[in-house]
Amino acid sequence: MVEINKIKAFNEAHLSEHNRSWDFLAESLTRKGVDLDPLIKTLGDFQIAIPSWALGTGGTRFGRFPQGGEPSNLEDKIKDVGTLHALNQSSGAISLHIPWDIPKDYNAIKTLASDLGIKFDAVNSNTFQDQPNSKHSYKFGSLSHVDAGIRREAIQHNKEVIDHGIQLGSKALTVWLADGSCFAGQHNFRGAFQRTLESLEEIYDHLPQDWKLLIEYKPYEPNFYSMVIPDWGTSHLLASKLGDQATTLVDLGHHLPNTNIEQIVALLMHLKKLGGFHFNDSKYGDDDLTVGAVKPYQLFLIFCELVQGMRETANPELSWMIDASHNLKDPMEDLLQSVESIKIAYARALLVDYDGLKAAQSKHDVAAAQSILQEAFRTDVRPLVKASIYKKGGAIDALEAYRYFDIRNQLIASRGIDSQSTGL
Ligand code: PSV
Ligand code: MN
Repeated sequence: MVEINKIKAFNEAHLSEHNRSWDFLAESLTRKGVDLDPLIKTLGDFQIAIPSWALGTGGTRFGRFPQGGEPSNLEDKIKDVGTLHALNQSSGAISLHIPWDIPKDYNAIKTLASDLGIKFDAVNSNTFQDQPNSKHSYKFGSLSHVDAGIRREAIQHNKEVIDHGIQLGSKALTVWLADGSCFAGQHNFRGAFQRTLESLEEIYDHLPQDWKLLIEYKPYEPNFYSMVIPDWGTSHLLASKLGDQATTLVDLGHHLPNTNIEQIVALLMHLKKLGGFHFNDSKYGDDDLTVGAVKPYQLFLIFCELVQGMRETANPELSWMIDASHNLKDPMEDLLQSVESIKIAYARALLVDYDGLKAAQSKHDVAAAQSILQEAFRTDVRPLVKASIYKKGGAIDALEAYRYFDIRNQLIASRGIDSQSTGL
């Protein structure tokens, strides 16, 4: 879709404007004593996986309005991630959802991905939908189900997902459970928790030693009275009982409004139990909005905890992924914007004077503590993020390049206006 030469030509046309803003920022950062080269490298190396299910148009139960040219098979999904990665040099991994993305030929898929510089991030199981050939139904739960036969099917599915991931070189399984209840009295809470734990124990035993099990939590939806894993405490409880390879995954949309997510991040890292992230933004719940679209300051505060946690704790390496659904925008455009927002938040968090912050905290200088954070947040780091992407061969402005190359129309021309993607 995008040849390197075309990106070079695009960049040449944008370089002088970029250089002007970069020189201004570089000069002011250098004056503050910031070492620019390691910063550019850290930002350039930072890769955020793209979920296979975010490449098609998302919908709600009220409707779906597809863009056309959606990837209808795994090969096309990988090619779309390859296009994003060619443009932003920051999306070098794809996260597969099984059974939507079962590879027919592992070697061919691996070759395609590696030719595009794409790795396989965590694999995701799906026990929230019934599949065409399944004997049982997950209507009333999966890993927590009262029926041992249905639990067995869900456990077996998760083991198969691990097996697919092993073939592709993934290193983690993400489990998100839709299990829960819609009405008071429907569930025995203790029983549901215990059965979930025991099911997860069997899945955990199937993990290769260098794998992680990432456990998501979500307060509501699709169940509206109780979820079996509603919050980080329950996820952490399960992960602690399972063992070192099990960790909690924070999906930004899986919190009730105003939850202090940055505090959750800090504590989980302190306990060496934060496994990964699903980025999105929200105003009300699991809204699946573009990262940074509504609460960029919250995202920055989360990154401040991540930066400190990565420097000061022994928390394991994290899996980074976008998890969003795009009802209105072209999914590829939305993903490019999300990745850019993540990098902007990360860049700002890397600029915080943490020694100064600690000194202010120990003196109870509340105003200084706030100013230190806001000094970094109010810095326009876009030229820094662009410089890190440009250095890796990406486009200075990925979204503009995507439009300039008319990629959506190229996709429609090659795949058709009716081509539909699997997913939500
Ligand atoms: C659930 O809302 C969720 O965030 C989980 O991450 C799933 O894996 C993903 O959506 C798509 O199924
Ligand atoms: Mn998620």
